[in-house]
Amino acid sequence: MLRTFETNYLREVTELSSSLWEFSPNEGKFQGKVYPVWVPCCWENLPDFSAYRGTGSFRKEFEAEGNVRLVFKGVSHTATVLVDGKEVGSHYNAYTPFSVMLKDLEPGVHKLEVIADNRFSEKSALHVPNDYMSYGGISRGVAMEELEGAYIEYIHAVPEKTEKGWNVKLAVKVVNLEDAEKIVELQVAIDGLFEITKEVNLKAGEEVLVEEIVDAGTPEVWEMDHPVLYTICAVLSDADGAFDDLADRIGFREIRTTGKDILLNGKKLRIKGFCRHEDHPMYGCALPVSAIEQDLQIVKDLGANSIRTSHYPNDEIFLDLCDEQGILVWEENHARGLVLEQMQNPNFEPQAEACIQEMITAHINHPSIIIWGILNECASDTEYGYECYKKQYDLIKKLDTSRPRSSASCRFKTDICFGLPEIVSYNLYPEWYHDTPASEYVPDIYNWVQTGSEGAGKPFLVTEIGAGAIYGYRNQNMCKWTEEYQAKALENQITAVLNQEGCSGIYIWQFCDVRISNEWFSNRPRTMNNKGIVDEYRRRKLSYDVVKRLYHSYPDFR
Ligand code: ADA
Repeated sequence: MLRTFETNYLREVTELSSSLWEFSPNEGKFQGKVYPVWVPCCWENLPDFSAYRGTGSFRKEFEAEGNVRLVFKGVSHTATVLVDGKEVGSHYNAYTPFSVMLKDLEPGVHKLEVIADNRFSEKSALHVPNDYMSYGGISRGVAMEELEGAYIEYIHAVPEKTEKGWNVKLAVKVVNLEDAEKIVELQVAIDGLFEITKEVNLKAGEEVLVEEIVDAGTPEVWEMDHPVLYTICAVLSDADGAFDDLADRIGFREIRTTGKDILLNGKKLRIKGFCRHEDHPMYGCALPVSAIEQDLQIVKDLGANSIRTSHYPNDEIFLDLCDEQGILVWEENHARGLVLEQMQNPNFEPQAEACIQEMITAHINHPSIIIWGILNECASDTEYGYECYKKQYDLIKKLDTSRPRSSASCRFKTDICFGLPEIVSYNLYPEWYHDTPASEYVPDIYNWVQTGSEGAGKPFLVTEIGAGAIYGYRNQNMCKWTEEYQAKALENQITAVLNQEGCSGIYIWQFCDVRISNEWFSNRPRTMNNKGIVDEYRRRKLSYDVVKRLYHSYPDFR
């Protein structure tokens, strides 16, 4: 399953994931051994490969002919794609989708091989030893599409509030696969709201972006407690009739900032959220829908209204579920704690900017996404860092003007980038990494922003705050790592943040305990980040009931 709804009725699409493939490591003592695996799959979940850093081949046969497009929602972390033994594509970064076009494929059965590589090296500026795990494998869905002479690559449909209702800013990308000019008819519609038809002249091999602002009348608004979704369909036709189609979903909601407030449909939002890694002891980062859904049920039980996809774009199925359930999302490009030297890796900027381009191109229609984030805790206190942040914020603005931008900083009173985004965000750990009471530390940082930075007068978010606890470690002495200590620290932290005047909300670090890279941080007990309010098996710690009580006691709007 790649989405929670049908995206094509005309186009022939075959899911290649949700099935058995063959896996073989390409190095190490099991090199060449063949294992049956169910894809999506992280090899770390195979008994012999729990700490395997290397390359591995995933093989599958498929039957097709003509113009065939292979769609990969995520391969961790670098993919090389071969068909019938010939390299046909590659991609860096586990967390964004990519596709490979095979033109005029001979009829018959073909051999697909995906080589995944999870090694660390200078070539990889974003996947580095870190406080989360870079897994190896085909971690998200794979599909095979059999296309005609032209196809619809994407529909971007961004709702805009107007005096009398709503418009939709449309951008539909149409691709001509033939070596001859093609005239096609493009029809785009949302049942009951609008329908437009345009003739599109496609030169040989040309890609065309068909743009239009259409009046969508007065649709039902997407709200957290009433997340109404509309299906938008695009159809390509020629003299012989309709031959390609694509459907997506949108929600009519407005997110904007004014003064120190974040307004969702004109109301002052209070974010009560969690930072969540895509991580599970049974699946690695390849969580099935059932596991994602279980996490969302827990998030809602806790009274939370938002999830921050720390620290990378998430599987689109997660976003589909958030769209359907009215859960707000801060989605960010892939980066965690890269110091200046790491940002100066020549691969850093192109890889970070490619991640933004791919993230927004793929996810722009999701109403649940309310904030685009970048560069978690990178070197935003340096001139070079400032240039990188500016380029990436500018790129987001070029791709999508409908959402505010931000970045989670840990550069406390030295950050020089707060003049760039719409929202100022901080990761703070009073009562964990230092013993300053949260009730003193949060106002101190907030006041510095208002008096000592270019972030003055902007919305202010705490994008990380929390403490560690080892599940099952109970001790009335309440020393650090006990569940009792974490519960007390979170009580103080959440109260300090949500009572802070001018603060628009909080993301607790973090939802669940997660695996970290063995190579990173020896002083993480269990080689895990243990700051979850549930452990990796989603078993509740004492802090669960504290967070639940507090989150339910603060309304979603200020
Ligand atoms: C940072 C970082 C998180 C995590 C956290 C921690 O804020 O953004 O990914 O590493 O610290 O647990 O210390």
